[in-house]
Amino acid sequence: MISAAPEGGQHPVIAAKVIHAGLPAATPDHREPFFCFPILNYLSLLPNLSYYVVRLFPLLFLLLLTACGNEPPPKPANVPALSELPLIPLPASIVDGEGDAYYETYSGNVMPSSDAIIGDAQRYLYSRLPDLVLPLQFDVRSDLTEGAYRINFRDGNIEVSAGTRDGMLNAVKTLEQVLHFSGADAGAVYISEGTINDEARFPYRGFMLDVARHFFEVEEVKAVIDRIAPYKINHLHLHLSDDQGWRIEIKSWPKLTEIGGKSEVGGTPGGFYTQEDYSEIVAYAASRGITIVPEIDMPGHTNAALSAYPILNEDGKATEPYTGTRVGFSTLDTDQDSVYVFIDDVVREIGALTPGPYFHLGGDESDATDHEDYVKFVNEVQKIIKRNGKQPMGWDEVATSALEPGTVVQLWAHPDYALKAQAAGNPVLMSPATRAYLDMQYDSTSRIGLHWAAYIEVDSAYLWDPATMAEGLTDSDIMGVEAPLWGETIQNLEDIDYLTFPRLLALAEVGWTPQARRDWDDFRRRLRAHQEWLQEQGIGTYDTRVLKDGGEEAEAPAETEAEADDPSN
Ligand code: TNX
Repeated sequence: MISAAPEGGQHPVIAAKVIHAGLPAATPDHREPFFCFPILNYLSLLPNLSYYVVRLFPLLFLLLLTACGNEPPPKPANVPALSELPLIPLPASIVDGEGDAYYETYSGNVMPSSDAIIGDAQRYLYSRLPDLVLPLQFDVRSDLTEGAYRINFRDGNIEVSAGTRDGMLNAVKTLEQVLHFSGADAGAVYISEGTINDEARFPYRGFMLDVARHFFEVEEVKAVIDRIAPYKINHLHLHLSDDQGWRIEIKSWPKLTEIGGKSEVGGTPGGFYTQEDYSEIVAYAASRGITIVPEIDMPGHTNAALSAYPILNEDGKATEPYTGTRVGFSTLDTDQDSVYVFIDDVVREIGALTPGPYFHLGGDESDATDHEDYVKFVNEVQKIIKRNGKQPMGWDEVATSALEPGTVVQLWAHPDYALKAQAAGNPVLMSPATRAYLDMQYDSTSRIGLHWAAYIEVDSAYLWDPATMAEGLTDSDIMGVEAPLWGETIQNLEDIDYLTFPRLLALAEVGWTPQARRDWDDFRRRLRAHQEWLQEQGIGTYDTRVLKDGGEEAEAPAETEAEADDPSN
């Protein structure tokens, strides 16, 4: 049975859960059939039962309950085949079976598995669909690696298989869409038979939120996490500092937030996360399969820090707070030892709160830093990050330095820097501004957003292949795709929704689905259903022209005009 008790959920079988946790795993590959958690946990007290017997129990109980329960509601005229469901991102493989099955929902108490691979996925699914507890069987299979998963709908059973926690989370994210688009939340849970076999094209699918230009509260960041997780976005990159604001408490340098946290673009009050706030975001994201990537942008984009600590400045004087939107005017003093002490403190404190492997050093648009100083600085900061146990990431200009092994180069404007990364054997993260920047306007009528790189309608966000962004790159050089939402023009969740949805769905599919499976017309069909679903959830998605009558004729050009003459190229 799906699900998990809500946090702190009470149930008499809680003791059984503890006993279960103490049992040796049957084999490295194990399965947890459950109709509801009490049965699951009862079964787990009998470790010597053969697999087949174990498997029969839930079926028997299912039959029993079905017999005692209400008659199934009448079957809808058309139960869509799995391959007809509007799943986004499209799975790598969907094989339709024959026929369909009715699933009874269970309304009693349920308990999550104590197995971390399974339990977190059950908890996630329950948080999304608390009223839809179905007979599910979770199998842990070591042949399904990384985020891969399989869902089998057969013989009236739903078998969810994965080898990792991420894989299981991916599985239930797909399952939620299968249930929703099969009409399950309306009560009649008929689902077609068949098999979904899926894994990501790229391991990293990211969304970046700039909380420096305008600050967003913890609750707003959580709302963003809730919105992006269903699309299998598995990294949330937080741009935590810039000229206009410093957004995370650093205990050893308190003025960063006391002074640098006060401002934001436009002169409205800023804000910052205490370390506890940040940890709360990290944990909230983790429970939804999302790793936080913290960024402290340097040596440029540092006016907020320079306004708080004169010692970081070349002339030893504090700068004025900045609330405009220019870039490229600030720099840390790259010659000073105390600057590197400062960076070490910042990386150590943030790193200690960050379970994920990455620390992003920014490194973009450092126009006020002498190039030689920039190279020396980026070389040193990569070492500091590594000494603190993290893997450095940087915007593509960092490739002009000596890349440390493993440093991730995030392409935003310079394909040649991605090629430098490839030559050095470093991973590339794809965020081309002309395709992936969510702060770009859809068209000239968009109420917010910028357009220095391009206007990006949904078709333009969809119709590109990360492997062709820099000539000679192949999938194995590319770690993934990230969609950055810069914050100059966004002030609230409504603004975030407007620029992010539905474009992010296009980018989520670019990062997940094999290129050969991607098809614009089919995506548009599926997007239509998601647009409606987003609206039902109260997400203020943009009313894109590509879903309007005649929108299908508006093919995206192979290359945007801005791509052809991008000043940053
Ligand atoms: C460029 S892209 C920036 C940001 C701006 C953004 C606005 C990059 C690495 N730097 O500082 O916010 O353009 O689109």
